[in-house]
Amino acid sequence: GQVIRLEDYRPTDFAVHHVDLVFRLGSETTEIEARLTLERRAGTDPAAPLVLDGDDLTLTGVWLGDEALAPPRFDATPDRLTLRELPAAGRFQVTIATRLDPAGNTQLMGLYRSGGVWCTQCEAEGFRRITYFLDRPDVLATYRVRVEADRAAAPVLLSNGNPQDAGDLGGGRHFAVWDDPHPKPSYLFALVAGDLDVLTDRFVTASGRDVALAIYTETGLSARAAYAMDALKRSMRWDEARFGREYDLDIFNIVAISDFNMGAMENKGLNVFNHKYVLLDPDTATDGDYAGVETVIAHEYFHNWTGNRITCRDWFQLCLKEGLTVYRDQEFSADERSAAVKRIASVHGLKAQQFPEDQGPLQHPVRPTRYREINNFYTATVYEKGAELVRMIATILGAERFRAGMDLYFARHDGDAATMEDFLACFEEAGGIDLSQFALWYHQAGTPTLTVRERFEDGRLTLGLEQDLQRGAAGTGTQPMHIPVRFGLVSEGGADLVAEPAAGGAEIDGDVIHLTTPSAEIVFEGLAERPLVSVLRGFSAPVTLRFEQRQEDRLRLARLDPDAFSRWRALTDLVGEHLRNASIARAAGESAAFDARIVDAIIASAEDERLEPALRAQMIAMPGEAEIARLVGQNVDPEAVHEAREAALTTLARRGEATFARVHEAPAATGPFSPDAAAVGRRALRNALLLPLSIASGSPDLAHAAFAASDNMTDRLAALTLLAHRFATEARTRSALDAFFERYERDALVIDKWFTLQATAPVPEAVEAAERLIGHPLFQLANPNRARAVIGGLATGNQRAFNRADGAGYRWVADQLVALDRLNPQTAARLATAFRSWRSFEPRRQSLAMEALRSLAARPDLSRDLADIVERTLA
Ligand code: HT7
Ligand code: ZN
Repeated sequence: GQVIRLEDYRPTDFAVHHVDLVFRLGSETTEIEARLTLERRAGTDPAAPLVLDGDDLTLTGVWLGDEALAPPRFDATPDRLTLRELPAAGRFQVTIATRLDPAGNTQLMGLYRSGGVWCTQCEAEGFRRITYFLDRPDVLATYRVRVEADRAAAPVLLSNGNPQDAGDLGGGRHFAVWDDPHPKPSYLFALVAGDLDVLTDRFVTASGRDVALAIYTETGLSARAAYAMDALKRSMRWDEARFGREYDLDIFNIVAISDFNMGAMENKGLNVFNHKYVLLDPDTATDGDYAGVETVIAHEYFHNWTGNRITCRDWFQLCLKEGLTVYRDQEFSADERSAAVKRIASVHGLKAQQFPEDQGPLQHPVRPTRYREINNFYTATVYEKGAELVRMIATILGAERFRAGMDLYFARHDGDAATMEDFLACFEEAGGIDLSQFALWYHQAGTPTLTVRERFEDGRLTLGLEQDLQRGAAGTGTQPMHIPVRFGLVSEGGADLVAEPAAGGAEIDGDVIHLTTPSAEIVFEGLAERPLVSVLRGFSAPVTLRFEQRQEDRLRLARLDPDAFSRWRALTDLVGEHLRNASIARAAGESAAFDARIVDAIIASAEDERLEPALRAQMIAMPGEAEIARLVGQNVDPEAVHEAREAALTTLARRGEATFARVHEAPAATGPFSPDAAAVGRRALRNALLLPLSIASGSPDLAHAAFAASDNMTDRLAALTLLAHRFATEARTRSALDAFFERYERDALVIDKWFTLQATAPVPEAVEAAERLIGHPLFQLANPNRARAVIGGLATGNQRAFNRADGAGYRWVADQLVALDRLNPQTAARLATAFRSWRSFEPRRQSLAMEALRSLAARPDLSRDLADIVERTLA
């Protein structure tokens, strides 16, 4: 496949000023007319042809003004339309007619049907599957859209912007016209038509603009959009308060769709969502689902400024909108809930998703310089590491100067298709700082290692810091970067000490050390006692920390670091280290004892009343098997990892049983279900305790009781998952699974959970179970949520079964990918990233994974999406 390179960027020869679209939606085919108002850009070749992008299109006519054109004035293939002899100057209009089959579009890119609903997905390159266009983000135009359809099939007709006109066409047909006054790139175009219910509300902006809000759902489900609506209004208020950003249209629409490739899409004024991120009620959604809805609603809304008003010049700049918008949604969630709990969850996610990507064959810089398929660059590196880079800028500048930089960015680039360099320049200017070294974070792939050493003598503490970046698969540079290291010096009593650094060494600004050289030393003087050193507070930089700190200090920090995030980190690092060593020992036929002091620290945190329950739940959660494998790093034996984790859980469960029972039995909150942070935390803690308590008793009784007593999905699913994962062979577990299925048979989002919890059972036989699940009448490969539930459940949620010793997991997943690739390449490619850590396993598994990957790579009919992932994974 062809490689697209950043250095080849050049603006288009033509500008598109305005787009007039007519969609005639029919039950079989859809006819589209696109009238483009074009103009040659000054200084370009006056004879250059206009070359428009297409993807699998059927052309039915082309006009220049009113004149119908015939070849050789144009040349058309399904993937390209070339027009010649166009006016050398001034505006002119080209009209293009195409015919589509939305019902046959299983890729879910462009115009497709989901259930009975017509909907579009255009990012990144879906608009070219609707009509021929300069389908790239730096071509900004205003849009006017007319939609015609049967009123019975599609009483609701939506597009971007403000509604302008609507009416009857006779013969059971009607139309609506939408006008979007904000110039936008084609990837933000959207259309939805169907028989939908709606939940409405309104929002008055800070300057008094009255905005009509609407969330459209499948019929009968609009009541389940209430929390999403609440999250939307909170997001709108927050963006005004925190960033001074107001909404800019009279109407904001959201539509929930059941067949969707990703989470949601920020189309101007018409966000389209995977219904998973809209529809909730306590009976069908978990607390995790509520948090997900809040985050995604906020994220898409925040894109209105960071992505839509200021968009990307080219797709290499994806982090400009995605990293920044993730940073903004994380800050929103931190403000709405507990900041420490949110930060821990984000860092946990970063380490679980981004670190393996950055340390494996799919490694790429946050701002890549080449790609074959842009769909494959919507990654944890661009999104989550991209967000960390923005957070580091905020740390380096401080809150006030960071806000000034953001204000400048909004003021200077509103209406632009910008670059990452434009963004950084705003912070350089507003912050009065040179960020050229910092910019390396955007260009150099990989996770740097930060090594810390400490020495205490005569009231002097010396901290030695060293950074190291190894070249990985991306082959990018390894120069020293600007690493902001937030730190604290903690007294024996658990108070933050104030210590003055001696002159020289690295620059220190308040509680942040700025490491800009390969290594540096900082000396603190006049300390009455040896402090406990708490480094990388709040995970102030996305690095791997190596700090050979005394075990007693780490245990003490786990109990008394005044910084909650650092307490969690101290404890999880101790537990992680044990699990890593124990896994390596087991693989060699040995065993490693779980230091009782670490076990006691976990138990103590379960009942530490100074900590909010949500944080206690995070403290006692054992790292998952994939996380332990990452810590082991090479020659991983997943069975040894599983056994080491089980052994640690058993030790913890036995030693902590009495404490855990006491905490579990403490009266639960009374009153009706609430999704607020405090209630969520209480449920999280109780549910986290179910596991060790069930292990200690060796009995499923507690989980059955919890399942029977549950009055919400969070508790119900926690209990059922425990039963299915640990007591799978019991008849009572089967009955519980069947009862759950019967209760929710008609509820797709709950049935997804039912599929997932079976595909993720940590037993080798989960491969055969997954094979049975795809034969279930409710399994649908064409529905991405369902495909992800089973195939993704096994491939990314079940380390033990996916990496089964006989290779059956690899082969089964590869077979499913082939089938899925024919329907939906984007989703197949995403699931294929499950293979990214294959080289970290022991040699036998490596060769079995390689065989499965090679058999995939050898298929002649692979999509560009899947071939790109498979080939890079093998490289
Ligand atoms: N900007 C969106 C990314 C996206 C997408 C969404 C749905 C289907 C296909 C897609 N390709 C890219 C989502 C976001 O980051 O907000
Ligand atoms: Zn986004």
